[in-house]
This record gives sequence, structure tokens and C-alpha cells, in this order.
Amino acid sequence: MFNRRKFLESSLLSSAGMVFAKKLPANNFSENKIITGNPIVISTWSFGQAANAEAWKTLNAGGRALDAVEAGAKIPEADLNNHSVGRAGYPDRDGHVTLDACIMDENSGCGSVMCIEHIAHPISVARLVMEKTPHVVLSGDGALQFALENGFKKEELLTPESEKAWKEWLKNSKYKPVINSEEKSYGNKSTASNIAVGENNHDTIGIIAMDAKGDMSGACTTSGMAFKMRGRVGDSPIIGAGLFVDNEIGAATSTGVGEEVIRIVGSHLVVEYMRQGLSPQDACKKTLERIIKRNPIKRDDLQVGFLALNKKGEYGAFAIQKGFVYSVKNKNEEKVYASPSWFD
Ligand code: SD4
Repeated sequence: MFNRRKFLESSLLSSAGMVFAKKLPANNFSENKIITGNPIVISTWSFGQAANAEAWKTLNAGGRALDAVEAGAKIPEADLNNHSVGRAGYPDRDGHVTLDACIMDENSGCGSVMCIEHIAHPISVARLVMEKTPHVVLSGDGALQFALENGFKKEELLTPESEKAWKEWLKNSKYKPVINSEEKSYGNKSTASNIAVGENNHDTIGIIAMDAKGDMSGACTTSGMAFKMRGRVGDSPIIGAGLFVDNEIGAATSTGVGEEVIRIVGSHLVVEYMRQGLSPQDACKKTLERIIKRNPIKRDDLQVGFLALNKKGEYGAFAIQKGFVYSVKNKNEEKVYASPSWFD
């Protein structure tokens, strides 16, 4: 049992920095030489490195954080080896690839698409929802219709590999989220097909940037939980849950079991804790306490990770389970960090 005492002990241990995952260096603020006003981009998982590199082109040229995060998010959306974002994302249990994405800018402008099908870059549709409509969210057929009216192409996003995985999954039809799944593929530099079917079934890119002017934006895009029920929407396209940006304070994004993040409106809470003065890492950790309280027993299938950046350019993360990693790029460094976690 993960009782209250153990919870407090674990809290103390992790504050003391003893629950860090071993393989990658954990972020330690004293080691980070962040210079305020310099551009920075951070994103979830090690596949975030490629996204960051793309975002950096915009940031380094003095461009806007919003353009940077959109460009960055499009990289994993197009990556055929990534089965948790965009094209080649694993389908729902009926074989439909349905995508979720949202974007938020420095003016609290936000746009989102939920459960959109046949569009390879949902993040760009989310941006258009923000910029061209009086709404924040479009979903399903309406989102598709809007995308097509705005020049996006209707495409088949289910690849033969994803279809094969889905058909394998159908043999048992057992729905079980598996933690850090895409990272097992990318982090180990193995191919996604090395992952047992049903195992590689979630991981999202959340990407946050601050540009040279000090303005912040964020984007979050995913195919959600593989083999989910038809119509299921996770936290990723929900402003405040999967992503939140407050240009005065900072920004946060999440990855993991979206249902848990929605229940506590996680990314918004992280930003609110930063508003109260907590560091990004402590804000992520305190937000996770809410989820741990609801799930006091260590569950191998429950992973949530938060990643945050504040206005000073300080960043940090925290996760329930070991294995969450995140990617950072600024003028001084280009790194993947292991997130500290509640459980080892
Ligand atoms: C979801 N949060 O749809 C997403 C999936 C994810 O790591 O991030 N997995 O619930």
C-alpha cells in the first residue's frame, strides 16, 4: 500500500533529488546557465530533439515562439516511425486514426482540434481554428470540414505497419495503457516494430518555446491512446489540461494517461503553482501530488509527466514513473534530460 507516510517519505526523498532516473543526467537548476531573454525550446520525450531542432531555426532567426512550436510539432506528426503522433499513429479499436492537437500563443489565443481524421498536421488546423474562427475547439467531422475548406488534403493516415499492429491487437482486444512506450522505441534506438503490439500505445509531443522577445507559446499533438474507444479524446487538445501558456508566468504541457490529467486540469495547475513562486520542477511535482492522491498505489500502467518553462527561462519536469525524458534546446545546450519521478 502506498500510504500517507510513505507518500511523505517519497516526497522528501524526491525533494532531496534521490528519485532521479539513472541513465540520463537529471536537470539541476544550479547547473543550468539560463540567460533571461534568450530563446529556448523544450519538448516531451527524446523524439522532441528533432522537433526542437526544427523550432530552433525559427527561434534562432528571431522568429515568433508560435511559429517555432508549430514547426516543431509537425516533425513527429510526419514521422512514420512515431506511432503516437500524427500520420502512422495507432488507430482506435475500430481502425480509425483520430488525432488531437492544440496550440496557445503569448496573447492567450488558443485553438484546438479533437478527434480529427485524415489530416496529417492537426497542429496547423488547431492554429487556424485559433486565428480564423470565433471558436477555440473544433471536433470530428466539423474539424475535418474546416481543414478541407482551408486547403488541407484528405489523406489516409493508417499505414500498413499501424494496420498490422491494430489487427494483432484485435486478437486479444485488451486495452491497457503502457507507460513510456514511444520512448522505449526512440530512447533505445530500436524500431517501433520491436515493441510488442499493444505496448507502444501512447506518448505525445508537447512543445513549449520562448522567443528572443521573451514571448511564449506552446503546442501539443497526439494520436492519443492506441486502440482507444471510438470518439475518445485525451488531455492533449484540451487547453489547461494538455497545455497551458500564460505569457506573464510560464507554460506547461503533459504526457501520459490523459484521463488523469483532465481530472485535475494539470497544465493549468502547473502554471498556477509557478505563479505562486514554485520552480517549474516543483510545480510539476506538486501538480502530480493531486493524481497520486487519487491513485495512492503504484500502478505500472499509470504514467503522467509534466514539463514546464517559466519566464526566466528555467525549465523542469516531474513524472509519476521513472522513464519520462524531455528535450531542451537553447544557445547553451542541446540535451535530453531524465525527469525525476515519484516512483522508481
Ligand atoms: C492522451 N496524453 O491521449 C495523451 C497520450 C500521451 O503519453 O501523452 N501519452 O491521453
